[in-house]
Amino acid sequence: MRTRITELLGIEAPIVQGAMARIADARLAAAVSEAGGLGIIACGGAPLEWVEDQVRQARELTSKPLGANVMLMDPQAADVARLLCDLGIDVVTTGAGSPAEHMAMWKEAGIKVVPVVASAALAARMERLGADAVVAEGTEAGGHVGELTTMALVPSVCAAVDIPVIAAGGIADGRGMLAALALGAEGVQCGTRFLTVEECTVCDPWKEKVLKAKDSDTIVTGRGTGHPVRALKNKFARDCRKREMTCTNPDDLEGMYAGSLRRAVEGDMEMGSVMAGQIAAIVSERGTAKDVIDSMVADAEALAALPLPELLAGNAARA
Ligand code: TUI
Repeated sequence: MRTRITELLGIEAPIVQGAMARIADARLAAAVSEAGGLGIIACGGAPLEWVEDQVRQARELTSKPLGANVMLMDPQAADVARLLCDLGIDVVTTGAGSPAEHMAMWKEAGIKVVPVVASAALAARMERLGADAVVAEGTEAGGHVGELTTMALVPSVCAAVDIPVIAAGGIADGRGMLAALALGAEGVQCGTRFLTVEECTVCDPWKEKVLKAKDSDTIVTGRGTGHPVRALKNKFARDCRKREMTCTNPDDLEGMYAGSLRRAVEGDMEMGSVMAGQIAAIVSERGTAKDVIDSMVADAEALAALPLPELLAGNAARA
């Protein structure tokens, strides 16, 4: 499956692993890259020494292309941005803001820059600044989200830019991948689907919650406060929503969110922010990163090879 994304990033399958702050480390990223996708080390909220250590570890596990993500709301984002140049990372993705101030430095260092965007306007701005591709991430995604759905965002971003587009948000299998390609994307980014794989170091109760999730089991907190985050429903998320209805002081709300991802990573499934996307509903297997990539490519290719009447007959037979 060759696209401008596989060419640009030097990978075999057009599948990028979503950066999951405090979760996506060297082990997961290297496994995804080894399997032919692009693994991403999530630098959000991590000390600089951790970033350096993880990039070095991943380099020992794979010689294939490797990416890292800069979370732009992170107070030390500028330091991480510089460090990644020194470490010679192949690809940088960014999230939760505009990476405009770092773009020239990354381009000079020969890094492929792929900002995550939630609107066509930001995608066009990123292209003007020299981005190599963009990830168009719909609100189905887990973690920090925008307003638009993947179904509406992807074709609108594709119309706004000439650089290749990677679709994200709500994609976890070959069907979703093919649908994204039909919308004009040339690659996909998946986070939630990689949460449950063997090489993902997230705690087992989090994996179990994803495996058991139904389509209505995620909720967005913080819409209107500037920090909309999608996570699996639990006591923390319900408390947040209650407080958001009555609270008028944004600082109080900020205090409530602080440390919530760390609590979840440490295993608190009730009072932590257990981030996951809506597509958790169809994630029902663990497997390895390679299983995910191989099956997504094989299923998307098989589906695309079917004449439409056969595809429709298959849908009817499953109903
Ligand atoms: O960044 C993400 N997802 C994330 S970051 C994260 S870490 C975190 N930890 C604790 C609390 C909150 C977050 C968890 N999940 N996705 C990429 C993404 N970026 N989605 C949407 C956007 C986005 C939204 C608005 C990017 C830019 C933007 O506007 C910026 C502008 O200047 O217009």
